[in-house]
Amino acid sequence: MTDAGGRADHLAMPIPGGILDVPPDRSLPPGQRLVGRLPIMHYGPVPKPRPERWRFTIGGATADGAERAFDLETILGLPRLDVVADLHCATHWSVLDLRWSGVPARDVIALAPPAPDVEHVLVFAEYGYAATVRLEDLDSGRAILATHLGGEALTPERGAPLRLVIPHLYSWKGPKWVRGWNYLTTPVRGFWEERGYHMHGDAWREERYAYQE
Ligand SMILES: Nc1nc2c(c(=O)[nH]1)N[C@H]1C(S)=C(S)[C@@H](COP(=O)(O)O)O[C@H]1N2
Ligand SMILES: [Mo]
Repeated sequence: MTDAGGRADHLAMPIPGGILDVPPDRSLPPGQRLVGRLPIMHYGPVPKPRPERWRFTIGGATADGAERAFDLETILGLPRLDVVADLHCATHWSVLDLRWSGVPARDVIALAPPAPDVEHVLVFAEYGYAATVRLEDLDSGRAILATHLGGEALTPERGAPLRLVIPHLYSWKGPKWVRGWNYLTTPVRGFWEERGYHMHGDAWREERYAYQE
C-alpha cells in the first residue's frame, strides 16, 4: 500500500473486514476508511504474560531525577476510567466506538511527574517497541492505560496486561504491552517515528509521515 506521494505504508495488509459507509452523524479523520472490526496488528511476537515480574518504569527527565518502578497492583489501584474512542491506524483504516477501561495516563504521570522542560515522552513496550508522544497528549484527560476492551480483560494479543490508548493520535502511538516511559527534554524517535512516521501523529491533522514535520 502506498500513499499519494508513493511512500510505502508500514504494513501492506488488506483492509480488515471490508470498508463500511461512515454513519451520517459521524466523521473520520482525513484519509481514513471505516472498517467493521479490529484486526490484530503489531510488529514481532506476543509477549508471554509474567505478572509477578511485571514493572512499569518511569525514567528520563523526572522532576526529581529519579527513576521509579511500579508493580501492577499499584497501577491497578488508581481510579478507573472508561473511554469510548475510535481507533485510527496510519495504514488508513479506522474502527468506531471501542470502549476501553483502565486508569488515566494523567494519574500515572502524577506518580512520577516530569521536569518542567519536558515536552516529549518515549513510551516503551516489551521487545523494543516504543512510540514518541507529546507530554500534552499523554496528559490529555482521555489518554488511558487500558486493561479492558469492550468490558473484557485484554487478551495477550491485544496488549495485556496494559495498553496505552490516546484517542486523537494514530494507533501506533498506543503501545500494547506497555512497560513504562522516559521523559525527554530532547525528542527521541520511537519505532515507527524512526521508520518515516510523524513525531506528533495527530490523526485529525493527518500527521502521518515524518516528511510533514
Ligand atoms: N507493542 C506494540 N504495540 C502496538 C503495535 C506494535 O507493533 N507493537 N502496533 C500499533 C499499531 S500500528 C496498531 S494499528 C495497533 C493495532 O492494535 P490491534 O492489534 O489491537 O488492532 O497497535 C499498536 N500498538
Ligand atoms: Mo497501525
